[in-house]
Amino acid sequence: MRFQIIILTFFCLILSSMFVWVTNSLAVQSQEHIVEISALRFSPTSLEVKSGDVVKWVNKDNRRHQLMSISEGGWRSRILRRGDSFVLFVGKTTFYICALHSNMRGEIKVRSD
Ligand SMILES: [Cu+2]
Repeated sequence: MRFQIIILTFFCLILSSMFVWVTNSLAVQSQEHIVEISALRFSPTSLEVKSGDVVKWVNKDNRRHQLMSISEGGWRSRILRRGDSFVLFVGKTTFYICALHSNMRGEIKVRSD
């Protein structure tokens, strides 16, 4: 009986340390990047990130804008008013424009390392 309790305690210790290791490694990997929208421009126009990073666009312009990918597997944001933001997990290099002002263009470059 005493032996079984020792084995069980040991097993629980291993399980909990594995859990801590997994949550720590997940927390470190993803980084958030900000792209500001103002004066009909994206800043930065070209942004380099790692796969799995998060990009957040923030509309600081007085106009409304709508982000739209022009790369394969495209996506589109809702219409963003001043103060609104749009968040995206990035998996691959993407070119995007504003669906309301097609001369506004930007790029998210995903580097592999
Ligand atoms: Cu726009």
